[in-house]
Amino acid sequence: MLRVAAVDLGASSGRVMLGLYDGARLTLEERHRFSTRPVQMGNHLCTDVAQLHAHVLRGLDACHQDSRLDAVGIDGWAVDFGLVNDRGELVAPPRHYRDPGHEAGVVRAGQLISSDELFLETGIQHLPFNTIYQLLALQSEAPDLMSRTAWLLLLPDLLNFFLTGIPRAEFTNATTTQLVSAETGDWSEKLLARLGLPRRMFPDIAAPGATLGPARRLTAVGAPQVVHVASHDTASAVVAVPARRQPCLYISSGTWSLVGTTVPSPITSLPAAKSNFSNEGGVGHYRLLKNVMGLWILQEVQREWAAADQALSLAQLLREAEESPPFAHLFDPDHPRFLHPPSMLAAIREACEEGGRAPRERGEVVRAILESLVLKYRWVVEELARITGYSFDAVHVVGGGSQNALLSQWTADCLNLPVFAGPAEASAWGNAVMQLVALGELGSLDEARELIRTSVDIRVYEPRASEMWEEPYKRFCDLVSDPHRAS
Ligand code: ADP
Ligand code: LRH
Repeated sequence: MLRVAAVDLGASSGRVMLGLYDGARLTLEERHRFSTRPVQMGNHLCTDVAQLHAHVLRGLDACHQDSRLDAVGIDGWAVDFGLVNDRGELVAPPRHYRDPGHEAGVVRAGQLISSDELFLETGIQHLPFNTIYQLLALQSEAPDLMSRTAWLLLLPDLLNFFLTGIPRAEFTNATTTQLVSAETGDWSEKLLARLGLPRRMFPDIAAPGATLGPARRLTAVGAPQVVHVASHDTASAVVAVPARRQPCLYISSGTWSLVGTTVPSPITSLPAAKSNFSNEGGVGHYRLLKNVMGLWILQEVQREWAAADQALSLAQLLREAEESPPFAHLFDPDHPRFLHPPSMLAAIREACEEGGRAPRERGEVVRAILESLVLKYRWVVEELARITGYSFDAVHVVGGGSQNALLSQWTADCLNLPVFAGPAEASAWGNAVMQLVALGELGSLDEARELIRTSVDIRVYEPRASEMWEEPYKRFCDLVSDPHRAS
């Protein structure tokens, strides 16, 4: 029996899962779960990496129990990083991507390179918090920071560094920095020089499935091998999409909804640029996808209601949504106002008032969120089909959001495609199977996916009453505020 620990840092919760592989079947058991919510420190929203590291160690201990672990792999949310000096210490608290301070970097980048050139070089969509912008903002705020920095390490790479002492970048997550060349798959020297970012602080890039080194003896677990999984959580989730036919259409549904497909190499055509699609690195493929704001919007309104002593279970909220009138309040969930508003309820109200009437009841609010998300999925899927020339006959929904039956059914209805929902812990599954690849137990991504297919339960939602979504979809298209929207 092989034992692997899959550490998955989602944008709302982190988990450490024990993977047990008997040569035929893989099972995953959750051993530790913790919040990954950012903390306000002074003027900035930061990630508490000391806490994350402590949780990783606690989770590894919980996996260890009496038998030793064979390997450990860490994946996590993209773009965020720590800067460490040559003594291996953080030179500043890592900022969180929802910190509004990165905006200054977007302005600075605009002075140095055009967005078209940037997309052509990297194939990555413009998101105002990409590593490139975070770095440029830091550089203008604290010019001495880079001179004190030995290594820039994205969060999973930083935690790997704490475990092993080895500074190394992993390919899938490195691409999300918007500093990797779409042509070579390595740091773009041209771009770094143009932006005045020191090449020396970017570590060598390893491929997912490579071995990093033994963990230092930080816990009772001893020194299992730390391996490079697809360390971008979405890349790990895409590894776990249990589709028989590739390329397929997937939605990685959690805090974010990542809607996309896979392509053999980056598509940096004009339509892809105009629709602001991303070509993120994957395992033997690129992930052509777009970020949709996702269940973050729902999480935030739930938080607001809980703070006002009006907490209801998600199941109850979904029932109220189902009982509310359809298509009464629509908004574009990707408007920047939803990235980190002081009040999500106020932001929704404001957006709906622009197009008509604001929702008042809880059920109306939840219905507005879910319908708007689903309509945005359709918008993205239509763009995706246009850019790739692919036609899709099903959609795979993975991640925590795949457990939301109402959302899955509406996704099927609006896209007029069957939805295959699951696995819910897709990133952890993708993480675990890549460890088996690294250990030589599985030979290919196809084998890894076959193992997942035989190990997880998938629910199917057939489309119903799809015609009902036609008129609202037309209304919704007029609301889409993406500045890069194709004409
Ligand atoms: P992340 O990895 O970004 O932290 P997850 O993939 O864990 O996010 O997804 C979290 C979301 O999944 C929650 O915000 C919630 O909306 C949804 N979710 C989790 N569990 C359930 C459930 N049992 N039923 C419906 N939705 C769920
Ligand atoms: C999802 C995710 C997504 C990124 C965002 C920062 O957790 O990694 O793919 O765009 O977080």
